[in-house]
Amino acid sequence: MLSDQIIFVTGASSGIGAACAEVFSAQGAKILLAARRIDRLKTLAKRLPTKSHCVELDVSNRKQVDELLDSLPAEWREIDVLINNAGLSRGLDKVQQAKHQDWEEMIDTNVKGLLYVTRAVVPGMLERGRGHIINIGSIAGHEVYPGGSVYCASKHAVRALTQGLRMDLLGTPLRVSSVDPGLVETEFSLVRFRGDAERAKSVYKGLQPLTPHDVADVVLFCATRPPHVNINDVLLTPLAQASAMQAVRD
Ligand code: NDP
Ligand code: 8X3
Repeated sequence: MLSDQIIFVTGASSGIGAACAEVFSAQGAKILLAARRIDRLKTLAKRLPTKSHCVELDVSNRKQVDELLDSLPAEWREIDVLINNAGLSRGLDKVQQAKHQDWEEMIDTNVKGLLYVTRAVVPGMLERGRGHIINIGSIAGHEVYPGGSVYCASKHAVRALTQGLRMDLLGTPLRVSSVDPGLVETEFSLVRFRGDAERAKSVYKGLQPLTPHDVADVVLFCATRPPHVNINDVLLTPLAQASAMQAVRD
């Protein structure tokens, strides 16, 4: 079934996006990989067992996103599953102290970038009468934690956009899902703390976090239900995490 499909993964150069590429490719799907770090995508593509195509894309650049489909080779334009994964956090600062640039980066990527890509891809899905949009949200879209107000706001927005898109597409064959993880060990915290590896490591210290593949397996589950089944939202955490603010550590 997946062997006939094209899966478009944004933010495929690392973490959850790279794991989604691997998991879907292992099931026979063709993978369209996008991120800003094209070298990383090419390295990943070499180890995928199925056909893949790499595109250098900044999802927050509307012009780049709008031109994306036309710039693709014809055989890569008919996307079946869009995994809106590209995203990031910057800092853990109080609103009164935070940098405007950090807010702009999070909102431009996590909210506007996701919207631009969705707007570019969905019309073709509607024309073809098939498609699935899977947004990577977060536990931060369900809860707020200190210092996380803008990142959490961006993920609350993703949750609203998932629900709204499902309403907009009601009555069509297109499906819309959201996969919302808690703590996953990726480069996420390294990016949040701008390369401070020690601080990043401490986020996952003393507990067993989710792996990117744990999340990718859930994304795959959503994408492989029968066509009449829509998984709306899956919230998954490590066993050691009960809420955004509560985890047990050794
Ligand atoms: P990583 O930092 O490992 O991966 C983030 C990916 O997003 C990279 O491939 C990066 O690629 C890409 N990306 C960032 N900005 C852009 C952009 N402007 N244009 C295109 N691609 C971009 O983190 P994760 O894998 O953890 O994050 C993936 C998603 O999962 C994010 O949406 C994040 O919010 C979400 N999430 C993460 C959790 C966690 O605990 N790790 C928990 C819940 C949700 P590049 O830099 O090459 O462009
Ligand atoms: C990432 C998970 O809890 O660090 O979305 O915000 S959290």
